[in-house]
Amino acid sequence: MYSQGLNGPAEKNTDDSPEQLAAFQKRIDAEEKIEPRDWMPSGYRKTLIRQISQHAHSEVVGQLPEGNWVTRAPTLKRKLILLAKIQDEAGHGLYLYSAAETLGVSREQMIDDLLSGKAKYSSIFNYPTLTWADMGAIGWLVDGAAIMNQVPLCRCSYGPYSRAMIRVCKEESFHQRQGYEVMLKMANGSPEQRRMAQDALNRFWWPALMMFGPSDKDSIHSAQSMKWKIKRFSNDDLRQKFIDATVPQAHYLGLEIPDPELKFNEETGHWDHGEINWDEFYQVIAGNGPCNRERLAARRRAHEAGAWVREAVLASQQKHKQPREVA
Ligand code: FAQ
Repeated sequence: MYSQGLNGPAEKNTDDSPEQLAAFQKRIDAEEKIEPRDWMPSGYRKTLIRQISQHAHSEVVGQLPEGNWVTRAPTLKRKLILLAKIQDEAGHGLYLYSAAETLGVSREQMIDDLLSGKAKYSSIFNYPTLTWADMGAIGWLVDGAAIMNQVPLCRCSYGPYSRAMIRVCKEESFHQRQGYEVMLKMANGSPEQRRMAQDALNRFWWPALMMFGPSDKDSIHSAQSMKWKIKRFSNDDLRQKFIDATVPQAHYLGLEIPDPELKFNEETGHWDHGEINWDEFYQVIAGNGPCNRERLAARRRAHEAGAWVREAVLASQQKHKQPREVA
């Protein structure tokens, strides 16, 4: 859908001259959108391919923790909602792969990079979903964090990515609400349901904070990405916005955030929080989280199982390219 404006492969720039770079920065500073066939620095193209493809992989791998509960949803209505949400995630992956393709990378290359373990996807999807309350915690916290990060991406300087994000954010907003509603039901349910809700919050709180990426001092890409207006806020700023928005929601549920150092700071007007376990974060993104191997194995199995569909589509395309026999 986003590839329609491309008549040929996107131009690759290896020798960006200072004049070209200055003219490009001027367009960015003037808040112009950069479109697929416009000139862009090779680093800008590379950064976008990295970020958009990682984002697409996250949406696709992100279906797995929730897929685990489709067959065990407590009611038919909950099952329908969960299925619809998971289908949305697949759709987000498709828009994002299409947006990345406008930069000249092929879908096959991106998928190969995911399946070989070379490409990253969000750390959060390497944690297990142990109870039904985890479906609530994912919607509330994971989609909540995703929205906080993605609303500014609607103003990203790259046109196809920013336009894809507008629709994605609308759907994520429904996801967040349905997750919070599950938590509300559980938190006001039986003592056992309430215990499950608290346990889900305990397990997902810190990994949700890690979704925003390393602290600003360790974020290697932030400065340049902000200069290019790909990112509009730093990792720490978005994390703080998320904490400030979510703590009152937890209070409303009557649940406790698992951070003994969490304290409202009257001077700054923000919630101060405890130290994030960055060792855990780096272990997870290096492939050593609780479910990394399981997630990649599931994606590889799905890819192999879908081989016949890809072959059939290609064979059909081939057939229709050949001139028709006159009867
Ligand atoms: N997990 O220099 P920075 C969702 C990597 S969608 C894994 O700060 P950057 C929807 C980073 O790639 C969730 N790796 O990087 C849903 C880089 O490594 P590299 C996905 C991470 O790009 C809900 C290195 O660390 N959202 O949840 C993570 O400027 C429910 C240094 O980091 C997006 O992808 C991480 N958490 O900032 C689906 C949003 N954080 O590439 C299903 C778009 C950092 O050099 C169910 N992405 N790394 O090897 C972004 O906004 C940015 O890429 C950040 C990272 C903010 C994630």
